[in-house]
Amino acid sequence: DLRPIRSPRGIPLLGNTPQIPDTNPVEYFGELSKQFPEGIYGMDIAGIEQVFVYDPDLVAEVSDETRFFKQIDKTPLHHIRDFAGAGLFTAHQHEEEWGRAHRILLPAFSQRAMRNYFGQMLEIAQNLAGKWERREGKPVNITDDYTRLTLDTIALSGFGYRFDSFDKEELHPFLNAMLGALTESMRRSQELPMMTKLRRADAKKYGENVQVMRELVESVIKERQEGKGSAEDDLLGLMLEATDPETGKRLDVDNVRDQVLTFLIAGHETTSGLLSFATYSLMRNPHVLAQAYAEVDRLLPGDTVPDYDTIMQLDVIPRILEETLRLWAPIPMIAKAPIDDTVIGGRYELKKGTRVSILEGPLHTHPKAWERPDEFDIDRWLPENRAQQHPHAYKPFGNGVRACIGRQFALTEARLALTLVLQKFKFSDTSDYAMDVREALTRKPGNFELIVRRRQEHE
Ligand code: MNH
Repeated sequence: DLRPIRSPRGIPLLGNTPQIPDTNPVEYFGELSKQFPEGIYGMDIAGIEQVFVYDPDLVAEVSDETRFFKQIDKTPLHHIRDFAGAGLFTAHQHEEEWGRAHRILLPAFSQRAMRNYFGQMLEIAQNLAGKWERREGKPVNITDDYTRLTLDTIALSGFGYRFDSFDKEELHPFLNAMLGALTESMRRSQELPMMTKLRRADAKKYGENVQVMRELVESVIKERQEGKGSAEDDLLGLMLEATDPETGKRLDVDNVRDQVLTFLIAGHETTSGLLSFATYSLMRNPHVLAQAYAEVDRLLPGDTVPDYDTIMQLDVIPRILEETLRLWAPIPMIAKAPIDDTVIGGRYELKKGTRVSILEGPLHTHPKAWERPDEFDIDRWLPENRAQQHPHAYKPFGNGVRACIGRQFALTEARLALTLVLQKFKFSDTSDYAMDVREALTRKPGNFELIVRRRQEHE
C-alpha cells in the first residue's frame, strides 16, 4: 500500500527552489520537517527531486548499505570535488582512489594510533591555553580560537606542518578561502546551472579561493620533500610512501594533494564546531558544567599536565561531547541514494539514484527515539541508558564504510582540549550570547564570544 511522499507547496517550473534560503538551508529543511511528522518529505530543488528523512526507522533502512550508497552527484560534494577531487570525503564509492586511500589510512585512525598524536595535540591545546591566559578578563572569540586549535592540530599531527595560528591576530588566509569555497559549492548545488553561469564575479572569487588552498597544500608537501616536518609515519608519510595492502599500489601524486586538502578541511572544521557547541551547551547548563569541573579537578588536580591514559579515563567530558553531537551535529545532513528502485517504510517509493538526505537535527531529536529531546542531558549516555537507544537515531559521524574515518582523532582531540580549558579557565557570558548558527557545509556558532578568566585566582 504505497503512499506519495508529501512536499511543501512549490511553484510551476521552479518547484521549491525559490523558497530555499541562501543562508542556513539545512536549518530551513529542519524547520520544514515539523510539517511532516511522518518523518519524510520531498522537494524539487533546482530541478532535482530530493527526499529528506528523519524517522529513525526510515533512517535504519537508508543506512542499509546493501540498498543505499553515499551520494556525491546532485549534492554539494559534487562541487567540492572542484578542489577536493577524489579525496576520501568526496570520492565516489566506485572510484579506485577511495578504497586505496581508505585501506592505507585506516590503521592511522585506530584508537591505538591516537597515542602517537597525543603529544602534538597537547602542544597545540597548550598554545590555546596560553593565549587565553594572556587575554585574562577580555572577551575571546571562542569559535575562532577552537578553529585555530583544530587546524593547527591536524596540520601538525597529520603533516608535520605548523600554522602557528595562535601567534597571529588574523585567522590564516586558508580559512577564509575554504569558507568562501564551501559556501559557493553549497550554493551551486541549490541553483540551476544557468544561474551559476550568470554569477561571473562569484566564479572568479571561487577560482581564487581554490588557488589559495592549493598553494597551501603545495607548501605542506614541499616542506616534507625538503626533509622538514615530522615523522615519516604520519598521514602524509603514509600517503607518500605506503602501498595499498590489497592492490600493492601507492596513491597518485594528484590524489595525495586532494587527500591533504581533504584532511585539512575535514580534519578541523567539524571538531572546532563540536568544541564551540560544547562550550555553549556548558554555559547553558551550569549543573553539567559543575560535573565537568568536578571530574577534571579529580583526575587532573592543580596544574597536572594531562596524559593520554588520563584522558581515556574521562567519563563526564565524553558524555558532554556525545550529547553536544546529538543536539548540534556539525555536519547537519548526509546524502544517500538507493542502488536500485526501492520502497522504504513499506510505503514510500524511491527511484534508483534519488537523493535521500538524512537530516541529523530532526533525527537526533525524533520523539520516537528520544525522551525530552531538546533537553541537554548527558545521562542519556550512561551505559545502561545507551543500551536502550534506537540503533539508528544518532549519526553524527555518518554511516557504514563512508562514516567518519577521523572519529577517534576528533574525540581524543576534543576531550583533551575541553579538559585543559576547564582545568584552567572559567567563562562568563556577559553579553548573554544567543545561538546564531552559521552553515557552510558544516555548522558553527557565529560571533560566539565569552570572557575567560583563570580559575585559581578567582576561587
Ligand atoms: Mn569526519 C566523513 C563527521 C572529524 C575526516 N565525518 C565524515 C562524515 C561525517 C563526519 C558525518 C560522513 C559524511 C558523509 O556521509 O557525507 N567528522 C565528523 C564530525 C567530526 C569529524 C562530527 C568531529 C567532531 N573527520 C573528523 C576529523 C577527520 C575527519 C578530525 C580527520 C582527521 N571525515 C573525515 C574523512 C571523511 C569523514 C576523511 C570521509 C571518509 C570516507 O568517506 O571514507
